[in-house]
Amino acid sequence: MSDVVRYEREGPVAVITVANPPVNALGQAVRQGLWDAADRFAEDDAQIALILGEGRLFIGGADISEFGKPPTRPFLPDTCTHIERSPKPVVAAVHGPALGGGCEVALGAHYRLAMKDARFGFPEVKLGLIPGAGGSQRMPRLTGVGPALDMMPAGGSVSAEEALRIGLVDRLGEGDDVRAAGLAYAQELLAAGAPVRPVGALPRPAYDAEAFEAARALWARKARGEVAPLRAIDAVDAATKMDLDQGVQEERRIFLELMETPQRAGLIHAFFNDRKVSKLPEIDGIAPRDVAQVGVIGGGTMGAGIATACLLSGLSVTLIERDDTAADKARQTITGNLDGAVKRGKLTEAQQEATLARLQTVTDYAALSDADLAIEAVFEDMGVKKEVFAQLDAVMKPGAILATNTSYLDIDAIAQSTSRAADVIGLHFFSPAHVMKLLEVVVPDATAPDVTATAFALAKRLGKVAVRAGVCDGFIGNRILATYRGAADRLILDGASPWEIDAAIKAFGLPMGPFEMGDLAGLDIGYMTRQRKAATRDPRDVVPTWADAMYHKGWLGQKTGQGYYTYDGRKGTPNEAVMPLIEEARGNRPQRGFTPEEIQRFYMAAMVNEAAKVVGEGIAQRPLDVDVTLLYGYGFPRWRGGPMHWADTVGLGGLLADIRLWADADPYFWQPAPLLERLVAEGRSFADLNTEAA
Ligand code: T1G
Repeated sequence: MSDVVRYEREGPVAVITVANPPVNALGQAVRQGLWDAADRFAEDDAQIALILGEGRLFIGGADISEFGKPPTRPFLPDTCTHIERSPKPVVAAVHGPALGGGCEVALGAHYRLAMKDARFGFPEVKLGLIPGAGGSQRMPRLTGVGPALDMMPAGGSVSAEEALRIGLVDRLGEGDDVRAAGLAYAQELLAAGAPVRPVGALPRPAYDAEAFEAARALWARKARGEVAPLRAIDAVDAATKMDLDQGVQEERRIFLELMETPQRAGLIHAFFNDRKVSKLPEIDGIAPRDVAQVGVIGGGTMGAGIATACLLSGLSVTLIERDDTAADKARQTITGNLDGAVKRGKLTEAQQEATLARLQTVTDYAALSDADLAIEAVFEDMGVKKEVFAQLDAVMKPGAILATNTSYLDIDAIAQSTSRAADVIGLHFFSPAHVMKLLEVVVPDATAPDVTATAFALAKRLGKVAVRAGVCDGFIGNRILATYRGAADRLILDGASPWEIDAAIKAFGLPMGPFEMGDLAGLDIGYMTRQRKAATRDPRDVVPTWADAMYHKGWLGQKTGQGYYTYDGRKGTPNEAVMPLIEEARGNRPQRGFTPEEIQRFYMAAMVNEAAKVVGEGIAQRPLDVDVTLLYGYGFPRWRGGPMHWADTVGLGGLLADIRLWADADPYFWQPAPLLERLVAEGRSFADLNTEAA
């Protein structure tokens, strides 16, 4: 017997336990172990088999780290069918997640019991795939096509109760001991003479034209360029037309086709990066400080959002504002944020009330004397920030952490202005702070490792994805944004219109183009940033003078109803009145047309080149940190993995050649990143850097 699948007897019951930590992934050894266990059960005088998962879950799915490599036998669909064809009854008892292949193993059994913490789901589309071991064929035979069409294109999952309701499981287990509950159920089935009951032998699910039409229409819109959701619907469709074996073959054909797509590679790259991004040598094994009481200074949009995020994670918050009116307004904003959570069903009204009970909004810094951590989110001015930190330094207890939410100011300077530089760190949230998942943890030179570790622990508690950043103007995300926005401005000056640039960038997969984004955020923000940088701007840099003219005309975008687009409600129409301002800025510069592909290449090359500088300078630890930042903070399409993964797929050599060509005409903007030049010279990729850093 294999050491990842145990076979033992409990009287007439053959107990088959998958023991492959950390998530009982169905790697080759586990598949072989299950196959052999089914064979042994057939020969054994056991009368019923019980499949369990060891540890905190049943089975987390196929082994994702095997994807992209040649598949090895026994293949998972064959293993599930092998279990299903057992001559004696098989029971699966599920606790915790049964996802993807895990759910398919449970469906290969004849009976299913779910403990109260069980979840059943098919997340495969989140990896660019579809269920590939019979799930799209067996689930609808139990539930009908409706629940399968709800779950599979979305990559969703259901609770134990919901699984029982839709017919995915037969019984809910009592207590917390899945083995005991599973054995009791097996004995009960034996006593009742329960027969083998192959799901695959059930009638084909009825074809529901309306359901398929609705699902296809929904996912044609929601998938935004991803192919797997629509293919999942095709697989469920096959279940209504084919017997099991034929349907499993059709499902496998679609699965293997998707396995070869760049989308599968991009999504799996992103999956593993979500976990690697918080694995940093500097905090490995370092215990975070305890955080229960949080102070937030400033109750504007950001401060109220940060306070909301902290409250929603169970922390107590003391919010400081300059006077009672502002403090009350902050409380109203937070209450409004929580109203949204209630409307979205994330909170009950009673929970909202209890959450607000953990908030105090005051004007006296002395209220922070017991806070474990304070986050300032006041006006972006160094003098104002230093004043706030001086007050925090004076009142907060030793060991408390002082954090700033600044989006570009020098946090080293802020830290050095206090008596406790080792306890100062940057926590750069993205607006709306209680919704956006990205959190840049900006680490000044003097910061203590356990302060950084505490920041990452806080991010996890807030349900955010933390990325470590070094101190520079814009850290990782906004610094790279400034560059690819500059590329868009250069395209304008060379002949492209704002609207064709937006269209090309949306076709690439971002939810909005740069000019739509400017209209949404407010064109005054760009104008203020340009003013702030004017004193230090390189004379060779491009200033979008048309954008300054728009600001002076009061064309600020959605908030004034006119910007690059004119707005009737949320719908924007190209604002042709912008063109004379652009033509004036173009002067007698030679003009040319651009294809969408040329726009995308130019824009992406700028993004990758700046990102390579950010990694080369150590502002980002690895290329994967840039990928995670752009995915979670800037709407970069997840199925492309991130700009660095995209660059590896298109080839760093070609990108560098383009950059060098464009540098002839614009040497200031297109200075090749030294890291990019080095990698190309050495024949290495950004992925190689990620591996070396692991
Ligand atoms: N394969 C390989 N490694 C996995 C894995 C998997 N399926 N799931 C998790 N890991 C690693 C993860 O990278 C991390 O590694 C460690 O396990 C702990 O993960 C044929 C084709 C199960 C809910 O998509 O959702 O089945 O960082 O931190 O928070 O139809 O892991 O420790 O080195 O996430 O307790 C479908 C993906 C696969 C589920 C547990 N299944 N995993 O959450 O732990 S495709 C999934 C999860 C498939 C079949 C198809 C979660 C979890 P490291 P973790 P967690």
